[in-house]
Amino acid sequence: MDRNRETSYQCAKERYGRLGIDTDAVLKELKDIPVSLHCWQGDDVRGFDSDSPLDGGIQTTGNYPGAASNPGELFADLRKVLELTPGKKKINVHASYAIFREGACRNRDAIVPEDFSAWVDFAKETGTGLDFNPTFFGHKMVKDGLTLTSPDDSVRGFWIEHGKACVRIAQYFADELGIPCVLNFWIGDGFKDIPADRLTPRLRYKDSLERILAEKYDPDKVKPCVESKVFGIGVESYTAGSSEFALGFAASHKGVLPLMDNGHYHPTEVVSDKIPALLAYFDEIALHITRPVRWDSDHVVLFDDETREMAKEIVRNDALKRVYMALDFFDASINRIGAWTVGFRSWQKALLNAMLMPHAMLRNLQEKGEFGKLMAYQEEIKTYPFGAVWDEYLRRCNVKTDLEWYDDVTGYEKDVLSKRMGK
Ligand code: RNT
Ligand code: ZN
Repeated sequence: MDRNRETSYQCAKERYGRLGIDTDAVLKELKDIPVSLHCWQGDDVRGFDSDSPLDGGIQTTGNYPGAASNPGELFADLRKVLELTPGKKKINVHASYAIFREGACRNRDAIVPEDFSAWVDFAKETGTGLDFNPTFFGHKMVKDGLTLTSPDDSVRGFWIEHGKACVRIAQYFADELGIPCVLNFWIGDGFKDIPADRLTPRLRYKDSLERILAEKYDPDKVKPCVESKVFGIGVESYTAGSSEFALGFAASHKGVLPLMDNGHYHPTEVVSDKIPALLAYFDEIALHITRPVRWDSDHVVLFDDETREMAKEIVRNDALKRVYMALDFFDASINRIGAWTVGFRSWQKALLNAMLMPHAMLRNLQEKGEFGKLMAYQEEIKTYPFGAVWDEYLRRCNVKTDLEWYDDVTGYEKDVLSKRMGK
């Protein structure tokens, strides 16, 4: 079995070598590219700090048993996912996942770094970095679906304080770990039906973000992003943080990055095409990698065409250090550890696939106008022995291959998840 695998890899290496690709160098590079693993797949975006239902226009569907319902369970589940996935990780934490010490329950406008020290311990133990997100949803201070755009000053003020608290926590993460922390602002603010004023809420959003980012932080360590969106459930007619809003804000505020979530556009728009457009203007950008099925459904990421295309745009434009990559999906209808693992492994496959392509040669065909040959080559490369290189990558990362890893998920479900009560 292992001999076969070794032979397959050697054949693949030779074949890719003829395209000018050094597979050993690729595998070495791939395992050091950080990808952010979102903590919220483990508990259907519930968090630990509030019993309010999920709102903000996002929704999880399904009720597969075994969701994590406390920090200990979520950490255990995350550890399992880390074990089943190759590559370097950061953990993406939402503010709603504060872990208060005995007796110290703080509201979102008053959270402090200490409320996240357990996450720092977890990151240190597992050798991961941390990214952070203020949580502008699932809380009783969301009024009429609005937070940073609210006409009610006490509501807007509360959420501005939350944002500032999150800037301080992001700085704490970066200081503790010595790894920059991506701090993503996303709000679900918007209207179900036709608004009478589309501008005022956006001006309030702009002002709120400016107030939040007036909080002191080191721009080399904290990377604030604004994530746009086109619509949400119950917020179909208007979203304050639209694409143009987020891009305009990032373009006009030094150090702020635009964040594109590939579930947040009209169905025939593709983020793969938007990546190089933004790279023409921004030093750094950020992504939420997800899989929208007919709407922003946040299905588990697969190794599908658009996922591959997104990875290609990052790799062939030499932008691996300019694009902060994070996963963002939540499926509650299947085993959550399996969902997390498939999604992470899929993005790793997409990166590997992109790194195994002879981009300079293909680009040259395009430049010379040899479009027929370009099409033929692109199609032929699709059947190169990618799987053998992927298997070798997993072996080098000490991670189980293809059909083996799911046995661990099944075992974990039997031994751990099935014994969880309630949720
Ligand atoms: C919602 C956005 C946002 C959230 C997370 C939980 O549509 O994609 O990024 O999914 O913050
Ligand atoms: Zn997102």
